[in-house]
Amino acid sequence: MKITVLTLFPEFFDSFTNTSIIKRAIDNKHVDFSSVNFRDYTLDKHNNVDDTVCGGGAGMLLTCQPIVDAIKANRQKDTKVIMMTPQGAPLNQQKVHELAQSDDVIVLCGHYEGFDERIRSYVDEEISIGDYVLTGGETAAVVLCDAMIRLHDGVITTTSHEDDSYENGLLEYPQYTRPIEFEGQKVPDILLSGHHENIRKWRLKESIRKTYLRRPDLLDKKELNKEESKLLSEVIEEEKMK
Ligand code: 4H7
Repeated sequence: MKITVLTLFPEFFDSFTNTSIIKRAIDNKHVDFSSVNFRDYTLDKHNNVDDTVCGGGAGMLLTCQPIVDAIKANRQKDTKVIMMTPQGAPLNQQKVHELAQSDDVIVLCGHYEGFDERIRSYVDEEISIGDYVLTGGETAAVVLCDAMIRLHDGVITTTSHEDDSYENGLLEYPQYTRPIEFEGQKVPDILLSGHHENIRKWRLKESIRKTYLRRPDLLDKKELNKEESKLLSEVIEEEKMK
């Protein structure tokens, strides 16, 4: 996968690309990442990329010319152009899977008060990482790129992503490591029993409990099988008793 971020602050991505799993993914050529300054494409004699808002009002907007020329110079036939904005479609794990299918993406990061509306006609997807406002699109772009890159084969070497929160529509079950007891808190006995079927069932139930308590909206969306429905009923009963 090739990712080109168009930004006024290409150095913003240095720590992202030079750290841990993402660094390894780039070194191992699972992903070809570059950040490009769209100011380099301005034809303005003062290198400006912004201008005042037509109709009046405070602040400045990013102008069409530098951004559209940067998109045209960095896109191929099958490139998906993604814009990070507070008005975009909410990002979730399903959307990450969809976007990570693309072999080539451009991620556009805004600043000031945002983009001239006409830039949107050069964009395939407008994405928001959540219902809050950021000073610039770079932090949102890092979130999207991280989520896409980690899905690529070979980037994460564990068995699969299947146990990740959101992959199966449930939050992750509680996990423990040594010591067996820490300041009076014990690892649940069942996890030390070596009984794989009981452990599988316990994890599924605790996944359902965490989702029921924290994100009941996810349970409403999920089709539960017979075993999951039974475990959910048990969880509801147990939580009533507490
Ligand atoms: C596009 C348009 C993404 C990008 C406007 C970006 C939140 C998200 C930005 C703006 C983002 C998200 C510029 C509007 C700064 C607000 C103070 C960059 N914010 N901004 N203004 N939720 N900001 O994904």
